[in-house]
Amino acid sequence: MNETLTIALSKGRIFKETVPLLKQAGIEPVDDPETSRKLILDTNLPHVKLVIIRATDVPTYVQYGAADVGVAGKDVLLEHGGEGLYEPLDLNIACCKLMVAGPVNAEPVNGRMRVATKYTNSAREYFARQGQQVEMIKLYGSMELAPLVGLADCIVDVVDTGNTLKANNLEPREHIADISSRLVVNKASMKMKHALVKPFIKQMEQAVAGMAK
Ligand code: PRT
Ligand code: MG
Repeated sequence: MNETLTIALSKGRIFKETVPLLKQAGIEPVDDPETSRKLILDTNLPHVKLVIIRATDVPTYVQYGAADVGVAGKDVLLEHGGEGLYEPLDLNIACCKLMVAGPVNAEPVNGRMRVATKYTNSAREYFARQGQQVEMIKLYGSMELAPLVGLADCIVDVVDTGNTLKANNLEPREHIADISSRLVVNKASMKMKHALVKPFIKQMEQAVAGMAK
């Protein structure tokens, strides 16, 4: 078999938490993305490559088949919409919660609440479900700053320990969704590279089950 399996991963917590699972599946990266400048990493298996990209770009690479499979947070997948992707496995890593948060002891807002977030689709849907009209302000990072400088009344962001909220005098208000990272698979690769992709999913499944013990 001379086909390649390309796996899309982002640096940071997703890479760190996926490596032990890949190892269980018999795949070990040759380089460390934190120290290497390479964007395509070799592994111990000649037919398996890793591409290292921004977390929010993982669904796009996999959707278009630039990578056969990838690991992405459910927060990112909800925003992306999941078109062209299968989501066969919850990896149970990089867990956090998508939440509404705002300043401690804030006064109620008169009129439309201003919501700062990079999760505009998920936030819009959430507030629509609540029957609440809001003004959405799209940001690309450091959402916690927005209420502190009067840019927004509240934020929608992922929260893990809650320490970042606390450090900025913010508090969690509403829980939108539990988040973990998922294995995603390109729909064409699932068919055309069945002999590579199917066993990989199976091994990752076993790795996840092993971690849960
Ligand atoms: O950093 P970059 O802009 O490149 O992209 P990214 O922030 O999307 O990537 P990364 O690696 O930070 O996150 C990848 C995925 O990890 C996310 O899509 C989530 O599914 C998941 N994840 C899990 C988290 C967190 N926990 C998390 N705590 N992503 C981000 N955070 C941030 C959060 O936004 C907040 O600023 O950490 C801060 C809060 O942490 P606590 O522990 O203080 O609550
Ligand atoms: Mg980040």
